[in-house]
Amino acid sequence: MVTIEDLEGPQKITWCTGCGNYGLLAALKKAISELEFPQQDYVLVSGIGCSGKIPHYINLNSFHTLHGRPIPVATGVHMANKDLHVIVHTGDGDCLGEGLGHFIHAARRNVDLAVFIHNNGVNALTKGQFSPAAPRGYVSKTSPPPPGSPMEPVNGVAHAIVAGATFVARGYSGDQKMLVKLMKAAITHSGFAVVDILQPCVTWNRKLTWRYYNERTYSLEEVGHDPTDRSLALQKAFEFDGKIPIGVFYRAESPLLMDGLSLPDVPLKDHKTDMTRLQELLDEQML
Ligand SMILES: Cc1ncc(C[n+]2csc(CCOP(=O)(O)OP(=O)(O)O)c2C)c(N)n1
Ligand code: SF4
Ligand SMILES: [Mg+2]
Repeated sequence: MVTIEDLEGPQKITWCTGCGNYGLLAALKKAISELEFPQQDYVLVSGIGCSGKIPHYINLNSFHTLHGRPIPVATGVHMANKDLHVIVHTGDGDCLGEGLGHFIHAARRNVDLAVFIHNNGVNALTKGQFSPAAPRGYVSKTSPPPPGSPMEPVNGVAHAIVAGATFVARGYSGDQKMLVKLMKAAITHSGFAVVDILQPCVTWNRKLTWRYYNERTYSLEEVGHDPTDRSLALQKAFEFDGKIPIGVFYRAESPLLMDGLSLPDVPLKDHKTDMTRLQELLDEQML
């Protein structure tokens, strides 16, 4: 069994005091310590952003890749060894901006990944520009008043449901108990699992604060939401202003990408390259 101490990360944490990322890291460690998988079976993949630093703060195999690209890298890791638990940590800018195409296609393919979106409504690392998830009217240096952000935000939960993700949830960094439960469910889910996590950025975002979320969030489970009803899940995904639902929106079973590919039984990582055959193929090409 993995303990919280085993997961102690190698580097000093540089997130700002009070940042929602701390709650997210704590929940991830707790989720992993409560699951029964060995430590070496996890791989974290992150993009660039404050969110992207998380692999430095936890003792797991990891790949800190380019901004917008953690999902394709994670897909590659999974394809090479489908026995690993591959977890993507991505910012709202990373996932719903530059990486949105990857997000939608990975959902459509039902790649067996758990994707945790650190959703703070800003591009925090680059100093607080409004992100694709910022609400209409959100004021920042790059969306000055009036009118602030002049467009509707990308709705990650709705996009995931429409694109074909088979587990779609929203968590909140301030509700540890629920977040741990959602992370465990996403990691053990067979298929493309998304948890959009409300993560206050205390340095740049003066609207989406701890208080804002504490006053608005409510549990879908407590109001008897049926996560097998896709239309209802989509309807709930558009409820955001007055009250904000958190919990599992949608859950389904569907064939995995790997089921539809005629790959050999052994994982790609264990493949032996037949050098003689390879040379023959190269020679054929030269003719
Ligand atoms: C390919 C590429 N595009 C843009 C950038 C600049 N950049 C770095 S982090 C970032 C935004 C980060 O925002 P988000 O993904 O929301 O993460 P956060 O810092 O808020 O956790 C951008 C635009 C980059 N490093 N690489
Ligand atoms: S800038 Fe925002 S998201 Fe980044 S560490 Fe500070 S509070 Fe957290
Ligand atoms: Mg962000």
